[in-house]
Amino acid sequence: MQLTIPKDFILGAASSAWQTEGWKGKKEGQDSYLDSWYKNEKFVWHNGYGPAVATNFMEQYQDDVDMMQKIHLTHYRTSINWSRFMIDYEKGVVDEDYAQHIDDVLDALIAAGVEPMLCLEHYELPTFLLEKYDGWSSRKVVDFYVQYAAEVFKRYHHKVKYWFTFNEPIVIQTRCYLDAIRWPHEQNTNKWMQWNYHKVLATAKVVELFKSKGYEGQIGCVLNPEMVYARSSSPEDQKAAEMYDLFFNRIYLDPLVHGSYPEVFWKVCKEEGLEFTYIQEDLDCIAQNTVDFLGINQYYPKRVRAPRYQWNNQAPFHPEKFYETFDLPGRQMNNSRGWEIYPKLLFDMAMYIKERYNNIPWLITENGMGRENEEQFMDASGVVQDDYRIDFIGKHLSWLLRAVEQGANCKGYMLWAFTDCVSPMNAFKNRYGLVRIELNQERTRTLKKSAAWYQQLIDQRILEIEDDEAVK
Ligand code: BGP
Repeated sequence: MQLTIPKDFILGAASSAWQTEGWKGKKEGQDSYLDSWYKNEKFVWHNGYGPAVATNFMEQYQDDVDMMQKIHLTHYRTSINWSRFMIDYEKGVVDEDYAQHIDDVLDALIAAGVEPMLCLEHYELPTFLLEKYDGWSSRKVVDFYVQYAAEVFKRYHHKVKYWFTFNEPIVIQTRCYLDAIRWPHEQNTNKWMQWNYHKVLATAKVVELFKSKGYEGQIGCVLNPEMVYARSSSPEDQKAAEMYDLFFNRIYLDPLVHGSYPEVFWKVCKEEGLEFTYIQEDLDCIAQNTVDFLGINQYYPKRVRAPRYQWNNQAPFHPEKFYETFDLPGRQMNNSRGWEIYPKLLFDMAMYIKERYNNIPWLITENGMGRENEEQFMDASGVVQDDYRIDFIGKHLSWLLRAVEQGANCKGYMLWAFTDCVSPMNAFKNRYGLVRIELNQERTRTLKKSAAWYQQLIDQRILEIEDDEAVK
């Protein structure tokens, strides 16, 4: 079966600053939360790899850009490393060396015919702000972030037309303060709420700033809403799915797209004694400054059922009070990552956005397949024969294209990732790239089979897909 990819539908690839850059040229006091976590708990990072060298993008970005050009890539998303961009937050001093590096990367991309898309924060919260202000617990950090955004827009607005305030803003505090499974392991649900709220407010304030300056281009946010599937149609399982959706999806989607939190959110906060500090003026700002578009990262479906056990009210509140994760028997798995593979996810997510979020323009900003021990698939010439990745992308993209045919306002598909890169904790265990990175000193790069396949897709704009059950 053949599917035609609309002419203006973006086919790109993504990455982030901290997962590629490495620490070359980093100055004292420029650690991010990820750097500090790595320094504090190196032992939890697979084989000890982490952000220190990463893919050495700081020095080797031109090699990557050359490869993008070689495969005719048209769009590339990455982030600016907030923790490296500023030297002094209180005085608003920029690190001119790092700022020049961003200019150089943007110039190289543009010269190669690759449109840059930039995210202001992909987990790169400066450690200084974490230590001195308790990170996003403080309103002051919202101000620092807006000041940083103003400086970034001023310098690069003529080179970049697609901006994102955050990548997956819910993630750090969920892992650190809600689940307490990551450094600094502090369970504190109200802090989780406060961080979420301040990131929503920070997005609204940055949207306001962007508009007030009249910059050309669009500003959005990359979210990772999870497509929630209830185990059954029973009211109990349905309620579990609704609550999951409320706490992990609507908590960002509603204020960012509709301009307000849903009534049910305030009601549940009251019932559960969840508290965070806000003022009416902020809620007005959120109402007036919704995003132009969304980036949506999608990897796996979330399946839930009603909880089987009574919640212990002495325990700190966790949304798990209302749901239990459900593993569908017989599901297809990516065993390297431990994530279910369910390509129809992209169609369902597209319909969810169409129906519940006014069909706002959006694009898949991440989707892809991390695979362990990829060297086993190398042919004699050293090219990784990653047919499983080609299959994964093809099936997911086919569902997305079907959604577009049915009126979804999806503008594109960006693969995670352009090159193999560092993951939080999993480091280089699971490889995601179209480009393989050897972990030698040179960080040698080679195109995988999927890169040639992606190039053909970009050139011909035809997706050939087996006519199997998954796409019927
Ligand atoms: C997303 C992040 C990316 C990337 C990806 C793959 O949630 O935005 O930064 O890491 O997940 O996941 P992982 O690296 O955990 O395998």
